[in-house]
Amino acid sequence: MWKPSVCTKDCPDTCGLLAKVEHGRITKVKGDPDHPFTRGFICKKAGYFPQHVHNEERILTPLIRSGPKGTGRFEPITWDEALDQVVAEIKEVSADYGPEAILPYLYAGHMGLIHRNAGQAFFHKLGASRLLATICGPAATAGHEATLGSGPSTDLESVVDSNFIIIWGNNSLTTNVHAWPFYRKARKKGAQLVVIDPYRTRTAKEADMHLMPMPGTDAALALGMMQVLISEDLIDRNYLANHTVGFDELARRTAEYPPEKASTICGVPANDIRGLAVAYGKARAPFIRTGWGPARQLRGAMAMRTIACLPALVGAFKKPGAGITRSVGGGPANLTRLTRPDLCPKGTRVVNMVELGDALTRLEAPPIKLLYNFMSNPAAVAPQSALVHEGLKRDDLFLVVHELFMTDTALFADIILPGASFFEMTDIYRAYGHNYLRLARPVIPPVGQSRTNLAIFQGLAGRMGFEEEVFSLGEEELIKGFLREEHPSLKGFDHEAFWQEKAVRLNIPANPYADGFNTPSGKVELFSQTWQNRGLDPLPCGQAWRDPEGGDKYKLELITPPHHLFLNSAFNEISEIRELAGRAKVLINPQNAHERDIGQGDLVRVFNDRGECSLYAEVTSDTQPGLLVAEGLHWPRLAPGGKGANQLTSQRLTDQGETCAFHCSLVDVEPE
Ligand SMILES: Nc1nc2c(c(=O)[nH]1)N[C@H]1C(S)=C(S)[C@@H](COP(=O)(O)OP(=O)(O)OC[C@H]3O[C@@H](n4cnc5c(=O)[nH]c(N)nc54)[C@H](O)[C@@H]3O)O[C@H]1N2
Ligand SMILES: Nc1nc2c(c(=O)[nH]1)N[C@H]1C(S)=C(S)[C@@H](COP(=O)(O)OP(=O)(O)OC[C@H]3O[C@@H](n4cnc5c(=O)[nH]c(N)nc54)[C@H](O)[C@@H]3O)O[C@H]1N2
Ligand SMILES: [Mo]
Repeated sequence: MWKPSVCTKDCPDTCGLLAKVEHGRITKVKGDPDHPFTRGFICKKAGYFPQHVHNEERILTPLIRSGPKGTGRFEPITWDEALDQVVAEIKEVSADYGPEAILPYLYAGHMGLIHRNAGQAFFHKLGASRLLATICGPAATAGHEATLGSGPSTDLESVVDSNFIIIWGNNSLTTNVHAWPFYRKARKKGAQLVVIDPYRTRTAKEADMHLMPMPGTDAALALGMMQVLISEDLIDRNYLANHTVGFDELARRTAEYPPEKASTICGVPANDIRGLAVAYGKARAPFIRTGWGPARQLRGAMAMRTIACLPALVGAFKKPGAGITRSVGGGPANLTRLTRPDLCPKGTRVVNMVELGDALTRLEAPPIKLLYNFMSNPAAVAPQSALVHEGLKRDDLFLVVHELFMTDTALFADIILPGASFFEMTDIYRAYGHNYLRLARPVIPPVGQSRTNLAIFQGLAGRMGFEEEVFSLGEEELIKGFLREEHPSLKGFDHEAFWQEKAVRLNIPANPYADGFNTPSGKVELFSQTWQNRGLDPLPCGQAWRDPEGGDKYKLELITPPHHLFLNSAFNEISEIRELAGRAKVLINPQNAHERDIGQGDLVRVFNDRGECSLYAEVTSDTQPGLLVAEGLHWPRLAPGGKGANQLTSQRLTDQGETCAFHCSLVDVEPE
């Protein structure tokens, strides 16, 4: 029997799935042809979901540590024993150090609104330190918002009417593959596709034109384009006069970045910058899809803000098929009945998840004594792994991990609670790549003794004696509550179809910029008073910022973008996928390889002051001189030396959004 479901991985596409269930097991997963955006096909990874759910290495009972930390020796215990012990530890740590010595650590292993947010009320009520969950998108969001205001951006689906598409720092064929048919449709009608990415990604290989800036230099590139648009009079003066603020100031700033100057910063030949600008300026319907790559830089918000100025210059927001897409989606967002922020004591300490390494090794008053980890694998995904691992290894840290698999993080645990997979729970899914909302009910019962996040937190809350309503609400009850909300995106919402598990369109306009901008001025802010008030440069600035650690010692830039077959660190649990993915590699340009006597396939050591890891060299001109690329994330424990690429990344935060600059590390490399 085929049952409907939703892929709940952290990917813009949030696919409609169909799962074949035979004798209580999922035997096959395919795309749901009725999903209006994902339209019946799935990525390579999702085809392996049966092996994810029924995996021989899936954790099926609660476990307690029975050997030294990190050695992976555990013994099964009962749920009652496990939950009693967790509660005893919580009480002891709270009594001895105060509840702020407890830190929840979670991110996006599961994207459903209920189970992703199921722990918030519990930790608020405890008075635990709060986690600032900024590891991924906030720099990109902050940059777009400074120029265009908050809210959704141009619907990706409208790209079908574009005749000139720029995919800027997004590896769509790997990370947003369901957008591809929409790009293809536009191209069939003659649209040109340009990719801007420091290395030749799968997506870049399919483009009509590929520009390869060095990481962290997009603002210079965009300013160079704007200088050409303005000097060649390819701008929409009428649009600028009516819908933007600060054009004159911007024009003066762009004068500092003629293509020759921009080229010295970003490395893209001046003629290519000029050519791109002219094509963009002359296009009938120019469309930009920004990824998160340009924002994973120390001045990542500035990069995004600068790119976001381009559409206004050419009046794109009034042209059908034109615009700019970052995240779309949104919708009924009031989760407070579930998350209960009111239960959190005022002034409770906030810890940025990017700085976990510091938090576990340096934070005082009080130190973190209990880390409660779920839906995240920080030993693999958080930056500066050496510090993270040092912290996780502390004998005086009690580590609880809810997981489905023995991740690098789970290896350090004191107690492991077996988590249910998304096929085993009811939840509601928004997306950040399309505007459809969908429900999914369990396809099979929980495997082994695994439990959902909500069930686990309700079990803990009951033992703590917490009596608020939230600690006993069921999933469907909560979902009904969300949908009762008066929210513009729910206007005309087809409730009946929703409860039949169909993807239902939210009332979000395809062009959210048609009637103005959610900025303080209501216009596109080429000059941002808000940024000036924060002490930032109010205008786009093209200065490049590099990793400052290690001075001039390290000559090569390193980026660590998504792997085609993993999702962050997820899918490493599937042996077939591990085999397909092969060894953990680093792409290195022939010139840099030659200088260092590195041959094809050699095991090499990539290093900087923060750490080192061993990778296999792929010598290729798919990357440019000066740039190493390590697509990830392989589970460190399966890599040579047990170390992953996040050994090399830093905890430094972006200019706005307090996000991790994952693609901003200086390193060097040598043969092992
Ligand atoms: N297969 C797969 N899919 C995924 C994921 C995965 O790990 N694997 N991760 C998911 C998640 S959590 C997210 S947030 C999204 C991310 O999706 P993307 O936006 O595609 O990923 P990013 O890491 O942000 O990097 C995008 C591209 O930016 C490039 N890049 C790096 N630095 C710069 C720069 O300074 N300027 C420019 N112009 N480009 C730069 C990288 O080379 C990369 O090709 O994908 C989601 N989908
Ligand atoms: N070097 C480098 N590092 C990066 C990035 C990069 O580009 N380069 N990308 C970053 C980005 S964009 C992001 S979003 C973060 C992502 O960081 P994470 O959200 O930590 O990503 P995952 O590696 O997918 O880990 C999620 C874990 O949750 C578990 N899980 C899945 N479902 C459930 C559930 O229902 N309950 C529980 N309890 N657990 C569940 C999975 O088994 C998995 O181990 O990583 C970041 N790290
Ligand atoms: Mo992400």
